[in-house]
Amino acid sequence: MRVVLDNGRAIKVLGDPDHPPTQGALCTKVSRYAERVYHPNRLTTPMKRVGPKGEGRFETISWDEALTIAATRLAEIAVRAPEAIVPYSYAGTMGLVQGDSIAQRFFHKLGASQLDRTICAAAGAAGLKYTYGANIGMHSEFFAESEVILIWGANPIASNLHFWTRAQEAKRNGARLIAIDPYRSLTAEKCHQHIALRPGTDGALALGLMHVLIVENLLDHAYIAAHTVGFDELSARALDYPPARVADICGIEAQTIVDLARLYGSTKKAAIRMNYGLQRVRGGGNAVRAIASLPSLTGAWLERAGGVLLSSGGWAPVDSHALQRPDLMPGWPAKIPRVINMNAIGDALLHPGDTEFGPKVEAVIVYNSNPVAVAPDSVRVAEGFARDDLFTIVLEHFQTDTADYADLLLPATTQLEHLDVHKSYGHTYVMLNEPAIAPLGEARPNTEIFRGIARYMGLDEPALYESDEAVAQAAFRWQDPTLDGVDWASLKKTGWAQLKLADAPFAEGGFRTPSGKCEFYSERLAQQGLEPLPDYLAPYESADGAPELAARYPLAMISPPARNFLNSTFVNVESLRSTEGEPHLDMHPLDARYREIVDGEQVRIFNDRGSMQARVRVTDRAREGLVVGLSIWWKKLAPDGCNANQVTSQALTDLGGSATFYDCLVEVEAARAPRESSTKAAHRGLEAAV
Ligand SMILES: Nc1nc2c(c(=O)[nH]1)N[C@H]1C(S)=C(S)[C@@H](COP(=O)(O)OP(=O)(O)OC[C@H]3O[C@@H](n4cnc5c(=O)[nH]c(N)nc54)[C@H](O)[C@@H]3O)O[C@H]1N2
Ligand SMILES: Nc1nc2c(c(=O)[nH]1)N[C@H]1C(S)=C(S)[C@@H](COP(=O)(O)OP(=O)(O)OC[C@H]3O[C@@H](n4cnc5c(=O)[nH]c(N)nc54)[C@H](O)[C@@H]3O)O[C@H]1N2
Ligand SMILES: [Mo]
Repeated sequence: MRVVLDNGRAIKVLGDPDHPPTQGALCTKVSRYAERVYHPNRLTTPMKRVGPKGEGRFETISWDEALTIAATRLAEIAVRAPEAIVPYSYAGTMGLVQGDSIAQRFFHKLGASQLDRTICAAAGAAGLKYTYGANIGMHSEFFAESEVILIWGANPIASNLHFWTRAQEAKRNGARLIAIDPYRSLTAEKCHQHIALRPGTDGALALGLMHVLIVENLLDHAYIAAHTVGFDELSARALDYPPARVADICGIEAQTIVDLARLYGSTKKAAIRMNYGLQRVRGGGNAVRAIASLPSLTGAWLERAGGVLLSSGGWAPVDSHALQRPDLMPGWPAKIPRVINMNAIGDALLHPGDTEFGPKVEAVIVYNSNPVAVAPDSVRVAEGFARDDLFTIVLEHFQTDTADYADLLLPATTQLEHLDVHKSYGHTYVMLNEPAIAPLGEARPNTEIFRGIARYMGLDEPALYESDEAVAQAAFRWQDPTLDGVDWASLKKTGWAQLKLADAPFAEGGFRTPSGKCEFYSERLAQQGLEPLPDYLAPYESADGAPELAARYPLAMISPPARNFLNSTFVNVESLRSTEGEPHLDMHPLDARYREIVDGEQVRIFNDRGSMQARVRVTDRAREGLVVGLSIWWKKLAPDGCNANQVTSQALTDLGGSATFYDCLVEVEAARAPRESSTKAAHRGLEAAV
């Protein structure tokens, strides 16, 4: 990214035309980054809360006062019960320095609870780990040469524009693009074919495809023999999933499965762009394992334009030990502080504490995240943050929904104001981010804020006081062959460096599993008492998974990202919010007609966890039985002060402990309607259930 300056002020951010993965293009949101940086509501001074929690009234204080309050309170808790202190952070910045370096070292040194950062990709990461050994896969560039591309649980026009450029290149060269998505997303409507399966049934579809590949012998036996483990066991499993059964599970035609398998199995340059949309359900980890197995059956890996890309993040030689210093934890490595899964933050904050859970949570430090808006089962999350006896520090650019509950609200710098280094999960480059402008007002980088709290607490651990530049230099293992010839000085000069990797990464095997092969059968899973072969698990909230619940709440709701927002970031940027308009709910015409709901009216979406309102769009973009509320709105910028996470659940995925945002049954009624309409809908029973 390049920043155009005028008198020390950033007036525009531009893509770098020399950077191959992006070719100088920025997505709509990031092209508005300068507007966000200088937004009149930017936080520029430390503040402390004066009104009740949640109301959002603050007064300005000095950094000295802020750090004194933070240090005094945290020190008092740390001597008694360090695990009562909980960090909460995720994707605000994914930079290796401002993400989790000094912050993690600080919490490790205190012996605070650890946070399992599972809100986004943990099921998929586990799926890849048990199949390929790491988050590794195809290069996004080579999708341009593919002949068939399955865009599976991904909406790249909204969420991965630079991949979409490659897919379009392929399309122009005659490739066939197939979207697999319950919703006709912006991307699905631009593909040659859209397979609108029921949400959470991807594992079954992948096993059905395998069934056809095996029965019709569309296999590369030499590749299977040389580079895979467990083919016989996997075959037996796949034979349980004939197309007719899979069609029934997925709610699609059996012929669609047969045709797709034949096309996939007879094309060598067949590539799959999987993305995290499909793993936000109970069986997400197994689904990723099943899909990741496909190119190893057909030998698609032999071509650089064949294979799978879910994440390429594991290719970068990041030294997370050096960055985060887990060895600073008391008891490391034998007995380390408790781990709290971030998806269950609602339950954790409301837990009274006991011998199993450990101490009641007394302090939360939130940075790079907006949990009151983004975490599932939001009613409980907000209730937790509202606890009067909870001490909450929030490091932020803006007064978000979460910030309203802070005791201390500390102004953080943006990407334009601080130093960082990055890896990517969508391409195979590492990047340097140098500050382009001075920090706004009294804003400080996350690292500096944590160094400050540590200093005021009198912690004498040199690792806590390293400079950002020293941390950035420690972020990569520079001797790694993928960084051949790249060092800190050269990275500073070029801004980015391509990792040296084979074009077709698994053409000759080289998986990072214990066997070095693609593990259809995972001994590591078996040893943990888990299912060693990929299987289909019905969503928790579905007619198969919970018939009684499905009778009361027959509609499956998903809430994937809106194009103009980045999770809950940018929602407060007026130009972007006005393009999104207001919270909407897309609903199939038959589901609407049954409920006497008309296009454009306000509806109430509800289940046992909560309810929210949205303006309905009656459209066949949503398959029957599915409703779609593009997200993630700031609650306080929505007319009713609620967002989609009012109804999502804290249940975790099969592998990795990920969130299950898209495993969520609801009912919908016209906001004007009397309550009996929900009873009527319930009588409809299982017909529309998913
Ligand atoms: N504009 C924009 N871009 C973003 C983000 C953003 O918020 N806004 N967020 C970023 C982040 S943090 C992430 S993790 C990625 C997320 O981006 P993606 O990985 O693309 O994931 P999602 O947007 O969650 O879902 C993608 C598609 O999966 C579909 N889907 C939902 N459930 C299922 C299912 O069960 N099966 C299948 N096959 N499809 C399903 C949804 O309808 C959606 O169209 O995007 C990143 N990029
Ligand atoms: N219903 C539903 N919920 C979802 C999802 C969904 O699809 N549907 N998607 C999930 C996914 S994939 C993800 S990744 C999570 C994302 O959830 P979060 O990780 O909470 O991401 P954001 O909502 O973008 O909030 C990040 C916050 O960090 C702040 N920030 C940015 N940079 C910095 C910095 O340098 N320092 C500090 N201190 N703050 C900074 C921003 O101002 C912003 O308020 O949401 C999840 N929640
Ligand atoms: Mo994410």
